[in-house]
Amino acid sequence: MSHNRRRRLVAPVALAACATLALGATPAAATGQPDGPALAKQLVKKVGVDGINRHLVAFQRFADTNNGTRAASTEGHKKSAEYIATKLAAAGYDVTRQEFPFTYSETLAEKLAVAGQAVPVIAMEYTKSTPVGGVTAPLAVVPVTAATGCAAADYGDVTGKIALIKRGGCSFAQKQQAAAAAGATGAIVYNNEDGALNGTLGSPADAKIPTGGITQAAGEALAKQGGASVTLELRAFQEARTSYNVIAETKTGRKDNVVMLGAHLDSVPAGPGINDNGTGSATLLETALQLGSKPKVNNAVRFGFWSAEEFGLVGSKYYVRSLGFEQQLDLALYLNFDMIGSPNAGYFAYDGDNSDNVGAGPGPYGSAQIEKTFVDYLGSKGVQVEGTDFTGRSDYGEFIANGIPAGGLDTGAEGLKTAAQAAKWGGKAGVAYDPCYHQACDNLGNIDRVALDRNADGVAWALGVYATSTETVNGVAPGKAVKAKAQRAAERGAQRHSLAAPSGNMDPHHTAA
Ligand code: DTR
Ligand code: ZN
Ligand code: ZN
Repeated sequence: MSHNRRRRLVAPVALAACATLALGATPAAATGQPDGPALAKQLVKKVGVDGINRHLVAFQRFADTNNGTRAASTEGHKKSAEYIATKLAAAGYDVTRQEFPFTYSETLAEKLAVAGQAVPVIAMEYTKSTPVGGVTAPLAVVPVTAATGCAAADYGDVTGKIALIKRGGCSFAQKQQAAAAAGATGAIVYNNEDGALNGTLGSPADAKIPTGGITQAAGEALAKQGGASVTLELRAFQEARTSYNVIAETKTGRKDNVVMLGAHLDSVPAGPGINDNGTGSATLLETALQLGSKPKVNNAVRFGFWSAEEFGLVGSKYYVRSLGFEQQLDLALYLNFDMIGSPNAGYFAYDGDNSDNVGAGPGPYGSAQIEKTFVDYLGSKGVQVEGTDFTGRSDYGEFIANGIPAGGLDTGAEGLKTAAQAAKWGGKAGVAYDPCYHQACDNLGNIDRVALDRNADGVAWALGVYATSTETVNGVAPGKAVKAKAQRAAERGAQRHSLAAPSGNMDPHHTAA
C-alpha cells in the first residue's frame, strides 16, 4: 500500500472479465494517479513498505551474523541471494544463478596526516598499497586547470613526492597514472564539489600508485601547504574471487519483448548495505512476489539481482555481455533501482532525455519516455522529481551502452541536499542524502521509509505499465509475439556456439572521474 492511502477503486467488471490481455488505460480517477493499466493500479496497492521492510530486516540479520557485510562473495551476500532465489522459486518463477569472476578488494587502512594533523581520506577502489605505517613525503600541489593533473607534463618533477590533484577533466585512474609517470609516490585527489570523494580506479590493472580522495574543503586547505610533510597510508587486500547474479522470470508474457528490472544485491565490504542497495533489492523482491510468476501480462517480466556492482558493475556487465544480440533485442527496456530509501532523501529519476543538460547525454531511444513515466507518476503523488545524470554509475550502464532503453529511480548517495531541495522535499540542507553511504552505519536505522514507500509505488507502477505495453518505448503494441518458437530455439542454439561480444564502447565505473 502506498504511503498516502488512496480511496479503494471498485474493480470494473468488464476489465476483470477480459483481464487475459490486460488492458487499456482507464480514465484517471480521483486518486490523482495518471492514466494507466489495471495491473499498474493493482500492483501499487499490493506492494507495501511493510513487506519490503521485512526483507530489509532479513538482509540486516544476514550481515549481522556474517561479519557485518553482504559484499559480493561473502556469506552475507550468499545468504541474501539464496533468500531471494528460494522465495522466487517457491512462487513459481524460473530462477537462474549466474556465476562470474571478479577482483575482491577491501580497504585495510586509510590515513592521511599533514604536518601532524589528521585529514579524513578514502582509499580509491583498486588503489596500490603503501607499506604499513604509510609513506612520508613532501606535498606537491598540482596547478589547477580544467583538467588538473591529467597529463604527466602538468606535474613538473614530483619524484618522491605526494601529488595533490583537483578532481575533474579525466578519470581518477588517468590522474594517478600521470602522477606516477611524473615520479610521484602517492596521489591525493580532492573533490570539485561538496561531499566526500569515494572513487574507483576502475580495475586493478590501471592502479599505479597509492591514491585516495579527500573533500574539496580539505583539498583547498592543503593546496596552501605545498612542501609540507605528508604521511599517507592506504592499504587494500585484493583477491580473485567469484560471485553470482540471481535472475528470475515470469512464466507468462511474451519472451521477445521482456521488461527487465534490476537492483544490485551486494553491499560494500564496510557495511550491511541496507539502503545501498537493500532498498532496491527488497523492493524488487516484494514486487515480484506480489506480481506472481504467472501474471496476466503481455510482456514477460525478468528481475536481475546483481552482484559485485560495488566492484565496478561487474555482475550486470557480465550478464549483458553474456546475451547475444538477438537476446538483447528481446529486452524491451531495463529499469534500475539503486538506493531508493536514503535517510535524507532526494527524489531522482534517471535523466533519459538529458533535459538537465549536464554530464552524459540522453539514454537510448525510449529512455526519455521511461523517465516521463516515473516523473508523471510521482508528480501525481505530489513529489517533484529531479533528474539524475546518466553517468553509468549503476547497473544500467551496460544496458544503455548496448542501446537498451533504461530508466530508474534513486534517492541520492554522498551528494549534499541543497536548500531548494530541502524546501521542496523536507530533510536537511547541506547534509548528504545518505550520510552513511558505503559505511558500517548503512543499517536499518538508515532508511527513510516514506521515501522508500513512494519509490516502491513508482516501481510497481512502471512495472504494471510496461508489462502491459511498451508501445511508447519501442513501438511494440500488445499482441502476439513476432517470433515463432522454432525460430527462437534455433537462435538460442546458434548463440551457444558463439562467444558473447563485449560491448566495449563505454566503461561505466562507479565514480571513476
Ligand atoms: N552506484 C551507487 C551509488 C550511486 C551514486 N550515484 C548514483 C546515481 C544513480 C544510481 C546510483 C548512484 C552505489 O552503488 O554506490
Ligand atoms: Zn554503493
Ligand atoms: Zn548501489
